[in-house]
Order: sequence, then C-alpha cells, then structure tokens
Amino acid sequence: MSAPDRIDELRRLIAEADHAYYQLDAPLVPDAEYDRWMRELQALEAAHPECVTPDSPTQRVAGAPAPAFAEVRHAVPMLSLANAFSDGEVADFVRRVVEATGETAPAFSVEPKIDGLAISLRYEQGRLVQGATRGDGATGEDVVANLRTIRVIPLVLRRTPGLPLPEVLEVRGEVYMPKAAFERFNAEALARGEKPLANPRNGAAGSLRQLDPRITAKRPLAFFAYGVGEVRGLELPPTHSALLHLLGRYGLPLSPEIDVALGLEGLLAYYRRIGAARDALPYDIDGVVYKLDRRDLQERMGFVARAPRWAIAHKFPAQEELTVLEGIDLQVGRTGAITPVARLRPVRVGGVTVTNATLHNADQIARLDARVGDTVVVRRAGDVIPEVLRVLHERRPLAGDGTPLSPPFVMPAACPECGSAIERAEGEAVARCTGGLYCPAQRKQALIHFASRRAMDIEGLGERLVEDLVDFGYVQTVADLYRLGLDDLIAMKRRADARDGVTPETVKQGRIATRWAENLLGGIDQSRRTTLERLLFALGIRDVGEATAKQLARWFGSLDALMAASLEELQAVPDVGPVVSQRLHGFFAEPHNREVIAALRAAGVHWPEGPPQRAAEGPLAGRTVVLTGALAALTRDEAGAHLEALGARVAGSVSKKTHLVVAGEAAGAKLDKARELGIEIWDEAALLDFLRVHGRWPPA
Ligand code: 9MJ
Repeated sequence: MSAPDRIDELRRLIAEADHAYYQLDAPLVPDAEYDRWMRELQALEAAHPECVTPDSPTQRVAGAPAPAFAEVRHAVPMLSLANAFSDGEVADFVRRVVEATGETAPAFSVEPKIDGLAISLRYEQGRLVQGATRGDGATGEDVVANLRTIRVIPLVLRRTPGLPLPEVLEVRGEVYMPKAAFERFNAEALARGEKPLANPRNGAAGSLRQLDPRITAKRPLAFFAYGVGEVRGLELPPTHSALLHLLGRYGLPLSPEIDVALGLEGLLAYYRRIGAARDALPYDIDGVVYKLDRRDLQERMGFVARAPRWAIAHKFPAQEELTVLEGIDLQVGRTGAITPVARLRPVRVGGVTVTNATLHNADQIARLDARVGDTVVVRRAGDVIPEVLRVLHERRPLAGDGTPLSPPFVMPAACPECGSAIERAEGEAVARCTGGLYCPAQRKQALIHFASRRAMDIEGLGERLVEDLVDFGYVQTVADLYRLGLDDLIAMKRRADARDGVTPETVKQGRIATRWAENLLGGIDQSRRTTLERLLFALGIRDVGEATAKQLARWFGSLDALMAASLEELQAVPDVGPVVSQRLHGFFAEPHNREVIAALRAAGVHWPEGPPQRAAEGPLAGRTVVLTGALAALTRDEAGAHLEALGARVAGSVSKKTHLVVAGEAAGAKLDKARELGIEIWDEAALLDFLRVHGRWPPA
C-alpha cells in the first residue's frame, strides 16, 4: 500500500475508534492498538509533510496561538429561541402552532436545552473546514482550531454505504463542559492555586475563546448537534427528528434524551420527565426545547425577528438567585468541624425558599471576600445544600468615607456552643471545636449519628428530640438513652412545651399524649440487639465509616479483642492505615469512651461475637474493591454484597491498598484517584459480566 493510502486508512481507523470510544462508550480496540495507529500516522506524516491536512487526527491540537479569530458571516443566520416560563406560555405556543398548521396534535422534536455555547460546524466534502461561534447571529468568530480539539467532533463526516457526503453541511449545536469534567477541572485548578471556573457554561465559553488551542485541548469539552445551517448537495428528510437522526449517522453526537412528543400533553410530560432527570444528567441544561417536527410546516410558520415561530425553549426555574448575606453563623458538626453558614434574606431559588447556604470554611469566605451586607449569588441544585457562589463586590454597602460597613470574617477563637478553643490543624481547611463530647453541639450530632438508620437504627429519635434531650440534660452520652423512662420523656416534653409557649390540644383536654414516648422507648429497646459492625460505626470514631467498621468487626470478631489491639495490630487490618489506627487506639484509650461502652453493655446492648474472620475465599479473595458512582441494574449495597460473596473486601475509599474500582455513572473523586494510582477500573457492564460468569447475575 502506498504511503498516502495507508495515511487515509489510518485516519479512517482512528476516526472510527474515536467515534466508538467517545460517543458510543464502546471501545473498538485496546488503547495500545490505537496508540500504535497514531504513532504510525505521525511517522508517515512526518515523512510526507505534503499529506498533512487539518482534518488529520494528528492535527487536533496543532498550530501556534492565533493572534485573533477571523470573522465568519453565517450563510444562514444562527437563530435564537423564544422562551416560555410556564405551562400556560407553552399552551399559547401550541395553540399558535395548531392554528397555523391545522394539525390537532402536532408532533414536536423535543430536546434538552444544553447550557453551553452555540456553534456552527461547516463540513465541505465531508471535511471540517470552519467552526464559528454564534456571535450576533449574523457574524461570529472562527474558532475551528479550538473545536478540533474536542474529541466528539468528527474531523471528517462518517461514511456509511448508501449515504452520500454532502457538498456543504453546516451543523448547529452546543459546545458544553460535562459536569464531572468541570468538577475535576476545578479541583485541579484549586490544588494548583489557580482560579476555579464559575460554572460549566463559563468553562466552555472561556475555553473556546482561548487563542492557544493547546489550552483548549486541556479543557474537557463536548458537543451535541441540534440542527443545520447551510446545506448543499443533500436532500434533507421531511422532519426535524429524522434530520437529527441523519446527523447521527454522519457521526455527530446527539443528546440521548432527544425524543418526539405529541401535542401539549406530550410536551409537558417531556418537560417533567427531563426536569426530574436533570440533576442526574452528566451535563447542565436550563430547560427543554420544542420544535415543530415537520419541516414543511416550519416553513409555513416562518420567523419573527430572529427566532422561529415554530420552536420555543421551555425554561426550568433558575437555580441561581441574588440575595443579601444577613449574617454568618457557625455550625458545629459531630467531629467538631465548624462550618460557616450564610444566613440569607429569604429568596426563591428553583421553586424553594432558601434562607441558609453553606460557605464551606474560612478559606472559602476569604476567597469569596464575603461580608455581612453583601449581595451574593446563591445556587441550589437538586438535593445538594445551597451554596454561596459569588459576591457582587460592586454592590457592597459603604460608609460615608467609602470604606466597607462590615469587616472581613474572622473565625472566632472559641466555640460558640461550648466556649472550648477552636483549632485548625496545619494544612487543613477545617477548623474544629476541641470540646469533644463536652460540647453540646457535638453531643447532639453524635447522638443523631448513633441513632441513624445505618448505625443503631433507633426509630422515633429525630433531631428535635435529640436537641431537647441534650438541652434539658436528660442525655449526656449515648448510653444515657438506654436509661430513659416514660416519666423522663413526659417531663421533658412538658418543659419543652413551656419553653416554646405551647399547650398541646391533648393537655387542654386534661390528657397527656404518651404514644410518641412509648414508641421511642420501643425503638430504643429494639436497638439493644445489634451487630458489632453497627455498634462500631455508631460510636462515631473519626474516619471509621461503615466499611471500616465492618472490616474491624470481622477481623477481630469481638469488641474486647479490638479494644485490646495495639497500634501495630490495628494497622495489620486491611484498609486501616496509620491515621485510622491512631484514631481507634486513641478512642479506646480514652477512659470516658470505655465508660460509655461499659454502660452500653450494662444497659443490655448486645451483639453476636465470634472468631476472627481474616481470610476470605472466592475469586476475589484478598482483593479490596471500592464502589463509586451510580449503578443502574442494582444498588451499590447489592453490588457490594455480591462482591463480598465472591471473597472481596469492600472498602469505602480508594488508597494504594485498593485493587479494583467499580465506577458507575457520575463517579467523581474516587474514580479520579483510582486513575491517578493506576488501579484497575470496571464499569457497570464489566461488573455484571463478572457476576454473570460467577453465577451471581441475574439474581435468582
Ligand atoms: C440547545 N441549546 O440545546 C436549540 N438547543 O434551535 C437546542 N438550542 C436551538 N436547540 C434553534 N436543543 C436555535 C437554537
């Protein structure tokens, strides 16, 4: 084969492998083979420089920084979309479509509205020759050198039998930064002491505007197609949905959520389905888009100003809002960690009123330069705790002399709950109250943790009750829970009612409600019978999570054996390193803790004990596995149980001692760490294959 032919062949092989790897998530060939192709192509191109073209995969990151971007006039203008913010506005839109088309339940292409940057990719004879930003819709900037670095963007259109290459095909779509990539990018930027990106959208925009493609190449961007601009030499299908499908056949990436819906009801059902899935999607969206599917009907409806009359964006409620920082409170956690919390002027964000948001730690407040009185941006996304993202410093209230009214935040020296010293260890971001269980805030959190479902599972013991039990002095340590009687609880309730100035209905009627107290005592009683691993987890020893507790319970078999273990013996336990062994040793050496354990036993808390179990059997014997991210076919707990049954030890965090990481959807820091340490990584499909081979899948 001649060199130019081999160059062509290699480019085709690499393009197919890229498509399979980046878009189908189904690698065609091992990395080693791919690398060999790439090296062979580089060598051939070096020997035949006349064969180097911009659409070669070797040229994804090539070229010196440009002095500026060239202007591009869009042959077909890049449109914007009208917005709808309510079901009513969508109903109005559908009514207009029905009136204009005569269809009773028109079909719509329904698409997630990607929150990125609109761009236009121009392919001539199948080759990517230009890539432009939207600009003002008529004129944008050619950022093709940066777009070429995006691996999901084909440099040449895929060729399929029976599918001709168009003379010109302009593909319109959105460049975005996947959420996981954004998180990873920011974690790395912070570690290097650099400024983090404000959000994935800014990440995408900033990256595309880099004059040096080598910088863009380091930003993990992606792309979804959602339409076309100029097209020559290609008969377009009659519907928009079929057009998108056609783009897919040419190798362009499409959002998997794209669908077709009928009439108003179909649109609203799609809106709700995507809204519910929003947080789990790997990219940010700010709504959904409805486009009349039939292109002949689109043409009939035409345009108003710069937006089509046949399409509309149905926006989700904003996840970011402006409000005023009214104060900074300090929250003390179970291990004494102090979290500064922003007290906010109440504001609706994404349909919920937000009054508090985390500020994470003192460094973060300094980074934000947040002061009481400042106007701040709060973000509330899904189930996560609202956070203060930014401060609008230009709106800071000033005194007459131009100086800020409020001083910068300083972490106090004493715990606001107990007055003990606050300390911050070298190199740590977190400040801690040193009061331990003397601090009522830590005591409350310790009790809440002790009673929680995965620990002692005490039904009926909620946060409010724990607060009262501690505030009125009925409970000091977790062991005191088991000494509570009905009279104590009734008396406490009376004091709490008096404090709150309420008289319950039952009391007015001369009766006293005791059901709740009886239920609580029943829950406490039931928790007496437990397991060693639950008890160890419940004790709340720092850095001893569920996985470590389970490991310790098996390894030692009894609490006495564990309590008697030396530092060296503790370190011999798989997954227990110097830090955790210190924590365990220190915890059990502390006389107060020994007293609490003795009191728990005296109160009848019991668990089965047995001989140590140190050697597992099965194909995964002696292997430590970490599960991370979301699995689709089974829960992480179920997956862990299967792996344990095959001899694996399931640990909670990735370390040098980890042998294997199973990474589901949206896996984050643990997956990154595994990659860093070169640990074997399986996806869900690999896990299920393994379970299938060993007769554990599908479950009986
Ligand atoms: C986004 N942003 O995902 C359009 N878009 O169509 C989708 N944007 C659009 N369509 C015409 N899915 C103009 C803009």
